[in-house]
Amino acid sequence: MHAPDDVLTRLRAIGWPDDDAARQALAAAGGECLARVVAQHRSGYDVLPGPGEPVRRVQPPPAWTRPRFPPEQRAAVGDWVTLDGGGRDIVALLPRRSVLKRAAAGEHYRQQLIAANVDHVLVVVGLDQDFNPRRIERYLVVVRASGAAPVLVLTKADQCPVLDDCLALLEEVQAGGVPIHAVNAKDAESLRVLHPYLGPGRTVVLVGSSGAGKSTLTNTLLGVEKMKTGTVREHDSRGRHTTTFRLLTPLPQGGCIIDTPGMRELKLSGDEDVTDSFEDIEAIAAGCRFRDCSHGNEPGCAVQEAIAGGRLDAERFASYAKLRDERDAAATSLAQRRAEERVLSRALNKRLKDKYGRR
Ligand SMILES: Nc1nc2c(ncn2[C@@H]2O[C@H](COP(=O)(O)OP(=O)(O)OP(=O)(O)O)[C@@H](O)[C@H]2O)c(=O)[nH]1
Ligand SMILES: [Mg+2]
Ligand SMILES: [Zn+2]
Repeated sequence: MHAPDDVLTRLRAIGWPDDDAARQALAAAGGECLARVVAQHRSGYDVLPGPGEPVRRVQPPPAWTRPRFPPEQRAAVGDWVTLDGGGRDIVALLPRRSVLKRAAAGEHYRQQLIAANVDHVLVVVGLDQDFNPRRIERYLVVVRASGAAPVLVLTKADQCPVLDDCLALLEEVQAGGVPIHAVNAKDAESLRVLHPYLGPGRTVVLVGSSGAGKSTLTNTLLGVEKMKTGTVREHDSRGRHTTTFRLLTPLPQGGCIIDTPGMRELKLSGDEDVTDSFEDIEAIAAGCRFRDCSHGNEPGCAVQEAIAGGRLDAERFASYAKLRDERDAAATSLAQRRAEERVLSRALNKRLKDKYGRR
């Protein structure tokens, strides 16, 4: 048996937060059977009971494997779970402090979890042809809905002759309160600026396109080449999708880092609030004649005036409008899916009641 303090130190080293909610959850669960999800495979989950301990392959509760089980209620990388006495099966998922998700690619609306219980989401963007302010805006909208704080990490600063120009294009992002760090992901010294986001009780996840340098950055922070990295194509800086699954790794200084495969597409899940990331446009829109102005062809539209007057970048507005429409469409699909789930769970409850009587 570990003494409770021991348990806490052990758990903090793998990112367990030390706040009231966490203390209550720990008291309720008992530290012995808590573990953190490190990776998810077809044949089960890899979990870590504590730092330096071997990773264990465990099985999910049977309910999670039902096809209709809502994906967001299954464990994701970064989740805390309780294990049964033998330590072989997951019994339950602990409440999350944050969860980063997107709509999965494909025809039918489905949410896909990227990581849970992270404090900061590091949006990793290469200062090569990967650099694209519009895509950065999209990432920030999705990250802001997670409950974790966004941080923009611009890699390959060592190879970028136009750093100041790139930073100038991110003026609104910076004004919106997102920290921006330009680094060389291969150089530990250069990554010191990221240390404030790391340490016991903390977790970061790296997201971005393939080839942006997520695994390079992970290796440099770790001090060992744990993750495989791959070169990018010369003509368009695209990576080769070297990382193929999400993986949580504890850091020597405490806390954890989650490396993820490069994303081809980041679709909004419908839970976002796009205006959060476009406060500059919201401020201008306060001057529109109509409260519900869509900033299209309405008379007295302050946003259109600002674009015409050169005070607002037309491309930034176009990006805002596109994300707003995409969010609204996703929110409609999400509401529909939730309604279907309610009908299904009512039907299931009725069947159980018919079979077993009043429960
Ligand atoms: N010079 C320089 N090269 C970098 C930097 N960051 C990454 N690279 C190079 O960029 C290439 C891609 O890096 P990876 O770390 O594999 O990229 P990734 O984001 O993990 O890519 P996926 O796993 O495919 O999603 C490698 O050749 C790295 O050496 C940097 O800051 N400076
Ligand atoms: Mg990688
Ligand atoms: Zn308007």
